[in-house]
Amino acid sequence: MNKYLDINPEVAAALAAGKPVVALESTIISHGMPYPQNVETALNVERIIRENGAVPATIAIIGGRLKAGLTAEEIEYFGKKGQAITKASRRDLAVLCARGEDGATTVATTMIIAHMAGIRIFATGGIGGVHRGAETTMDISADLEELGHTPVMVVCAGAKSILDLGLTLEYLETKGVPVIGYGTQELPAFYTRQSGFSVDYRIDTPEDLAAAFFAQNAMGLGGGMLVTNPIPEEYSMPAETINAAIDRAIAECNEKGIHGKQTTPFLLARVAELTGGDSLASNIRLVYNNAKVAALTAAAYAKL
Ligand code: PSU
Ligand code: MN
Repeated sequence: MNKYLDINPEVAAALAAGKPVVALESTIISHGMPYPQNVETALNVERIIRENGAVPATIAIIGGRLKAGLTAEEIEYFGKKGQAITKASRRDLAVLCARGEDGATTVATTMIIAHMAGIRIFATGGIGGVHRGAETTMDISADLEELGHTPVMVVCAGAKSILDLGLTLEYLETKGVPVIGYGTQELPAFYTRQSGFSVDYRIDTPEDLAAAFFAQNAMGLGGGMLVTNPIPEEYSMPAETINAAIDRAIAECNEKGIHGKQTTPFLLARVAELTGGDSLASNIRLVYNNAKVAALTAAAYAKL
């Protein structure tokens, strides 16, 4: 086994017994939400996964160790340290591990570590993608490359329109990543159920999600699968409110000259501030919704 990887005993036992396990990321804790809601949400997500028949494995880098499965104390530590923890995407893993440092895993690194541990299904809020203006900045999240080659299913609520959703779909098509709408033919846009863009396939049940991903793995295609699960109607936000906040946050980001790995955390935090906490409440609800679908899908996959 990988000498940098630690699989928590409960997760290791579940994997050895062929029981369902769901991976969770840690950047959403440290950089995606404020303390203490981040810790509360992370612990609730773990509970929801258990209630739906799977074992949760929150993934992070602690003291240079790749961790699949955190304790409640470790989740609290990540939540409290927040943005002071290094946001770790693929290019950060080697140096952080060699130096024995901590890192919060993005979608890309959570997929990598989940795959190392043998976990196939991962639940989160939103993925990184092609940023608006990427035709000049070339700011394209490493999450998309990872979806192109690491065989993990990512259950999310679509992507926020801080990104260029059309270009994000084009990129995923080029990389051969199936984009599935869970119960919908329209790509959800995180806070809203509609985006105006169509997904590749609509799938309506966890069993059918599991069957599609099983086929992809069984034929050795490699690569991930993106499941986009719309935010429940009662928690979705008015499109005008959220789009106005996003446009303003992007303008401020450009004025301040923020770029690189700071862009996404800046935009997420600024949108939350501008919408006075409403967006945080929606964000928390959609993560719970994704955790449930991922757990049911992992349970269905374990039967195949
Ligand atoms: N989008 C969200 N919430 C998040 C993120 C993105 O709606 O928490 C985080 C995830 O960890 C994602 C990362 O993998 O930001 C992408 O960062 P970047 O755009 O720098 O690749
Ligand atoms: Mn980027």
